[in-house]
Amino acid sequence: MNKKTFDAKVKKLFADHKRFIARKNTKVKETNGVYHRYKYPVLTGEHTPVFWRYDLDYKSNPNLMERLSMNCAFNPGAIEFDGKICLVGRVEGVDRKSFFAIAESKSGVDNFKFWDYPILLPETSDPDINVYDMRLVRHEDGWIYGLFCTERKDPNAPRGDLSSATAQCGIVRTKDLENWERLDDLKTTSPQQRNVVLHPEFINGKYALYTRPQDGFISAGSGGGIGWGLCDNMEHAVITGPETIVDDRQYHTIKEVKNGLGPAPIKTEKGWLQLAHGVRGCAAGLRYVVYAFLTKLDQPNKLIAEPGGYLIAPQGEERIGDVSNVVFTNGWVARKNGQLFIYYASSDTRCHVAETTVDLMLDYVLNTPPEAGRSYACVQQRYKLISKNLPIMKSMGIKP
Ligand code: M1P
Repeated sequence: MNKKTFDAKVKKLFADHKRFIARKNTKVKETNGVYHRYKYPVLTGEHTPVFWRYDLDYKSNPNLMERLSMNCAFNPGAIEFDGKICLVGRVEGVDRKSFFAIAESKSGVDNFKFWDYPILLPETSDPDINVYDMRLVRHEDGWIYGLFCTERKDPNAPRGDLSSATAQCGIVRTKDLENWERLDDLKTTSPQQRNVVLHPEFINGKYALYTRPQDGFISAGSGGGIGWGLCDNMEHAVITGPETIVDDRQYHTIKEVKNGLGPAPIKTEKGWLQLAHGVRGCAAGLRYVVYAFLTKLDQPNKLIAEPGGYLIAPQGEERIGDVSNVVFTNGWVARKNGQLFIYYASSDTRCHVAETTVDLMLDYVLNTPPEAGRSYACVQQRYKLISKNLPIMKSMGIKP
């Protein structure tokens, strides 16, 4: 390719990318009354800048090849910052490593544009091999914390086992989303941790953490459930003693294999609104869905209400990706006007938004029937609904 063609191709790459980022997203009309999906994902590998992928120097890349290709972008932490919605995405190159990068948008539903550089996350003395799923929380101590999973090779894996890994909770903090201070990894008595989330307020003068104790890297084993523990400081965060369980996993439910908290909870007048993921096993492998519950204002580790079943499950193209049949969330933003954006990723590949309001979510968690526990009781729940509805339908002239 001559230099003239090269330059023209480069310009086209940028123009196409700009058009892609500027694409307007539209709300999907159909709704279950709780939230609206949007037509397009809000964050994908395609959203990453052209100059993160191509070497634009004609001398070193005369064939204009992608030198550092991108695989996907998903599972973002989310925060409203300076009037914009910022997503700290889990961006994954074709080398399987993920890293964090901020994309911002005014609307929160489209036009997410990555900042020029991804986050160069400081390491500890024991370098992370892979980092992912940052939960952002504006804590009342004045810092914005980012809690994420740090994965390293299992030092006790037998020779030849190159898959066994350990998961722990890494911690960073910032005031401006640009300068990040790395703190010690969280220490708990559990062998591994993932999906750890910092509660935004002090509890009895201590930092409170939602945890997910687990025996192995994938399997919760004897652990599992969304845990809870307190620690004195975040610089050297230690939860001494076993974590107590806020929301346990249960046989024959959406969270039978494991569960984990999503983003940090939202404070409402009725309690702390919580979002989580639940995992069950089936012939197709693990199925991840998103569910919600409410906990007490003065005791955020105590359940008030938990609707039965899931809030969001993979639908259509969301079902397919690098890890199919997964929806996962670790970011949401409640705006001052009550609008609530739930950022959920599908199949470990891309991220979508579901729009609702805090009031709608409170109605959902407080008035949706809880898990009935067995088929007979489920039918009883339905009988109650049907027998209430039939006279209403009759009075409205609606035939069954
Ligand atoms: O692959 C699905 C999800 O698996 C993990 O979640 P959990 O710890 O609950 O199994 C995480 O690695 C998450 O990033 C991923 O989306």
